[in-house]
Amino acid sequence: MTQRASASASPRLLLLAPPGAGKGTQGRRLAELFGVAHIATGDLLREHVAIATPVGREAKSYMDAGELVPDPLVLTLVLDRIGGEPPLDGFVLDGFPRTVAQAEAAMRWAVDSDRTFHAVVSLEVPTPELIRRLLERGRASGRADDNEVTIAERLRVYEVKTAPLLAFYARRGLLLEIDGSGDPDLVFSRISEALTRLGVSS
Ligand code: B4P
Repeated sequence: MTQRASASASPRLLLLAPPGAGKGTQGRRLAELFGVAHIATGDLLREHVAIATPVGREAKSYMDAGELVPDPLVLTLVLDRIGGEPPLDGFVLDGFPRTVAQAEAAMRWAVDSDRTFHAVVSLEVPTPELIRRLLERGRASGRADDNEVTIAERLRVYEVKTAPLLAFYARRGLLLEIDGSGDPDLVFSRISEALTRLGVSS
């Protein structure tokens, strides 16, 4: 079953990749290229944690442990951001969905609001390189969940809860598998070329 939307001036893209694969890095660039919103659930959650909102207070313990924040909380955050009258036309969703329940809710939203997705970009990077990048970021930024123990748990959670979404989107004809290793500029050109082949270009 193919649920890809036809090419549009404001693409709706999802980024699906393990921690450290470059979702944030490439998500920001894609949003800039297409002039659409970059919505990163990790960033939204960290903003809530930083100012200790009720959402942030609930999310913090899950994030510190490398676990996923409960689906209802994440869904409310994302749907508030892309919903509205009218719903957002174009966006890059970075780090969402991360569970089958989130993917099903996102698909229902897309159909109901006539905003079906153009593509799901998956970034593939060998695990040792993921760990190296995250440890390096942890050293440079002090980000609380970029430590050895939490990284191992985030990678485990990704395999169990998020990796099954690759098949979910492949079945719907939406998945673009991209080699995420090498320089960020090179990865970005791989993604842009794959999107252009699909008819999604700026
Ligand atoms: P995220 O903020 O999404 O954390 P992440 O998976 O580590 O990805 P991030 O985008 O930060 O890193 P990236 O790969 O770009 O989530 C954090 C937590 O929030 C989750 O553990 C979870 O608790 C919660 N959460 C978020 N979304 C959720 C959801 N939908 N449901 C439930 N819970 C949710 O980059 C990593 C590093 O690699 C960077 O330093 C970058 O500079 C570097 N890098 C990138 N590309 C590179 C390249 N090509 N070469 C070398 N280095 C590169």
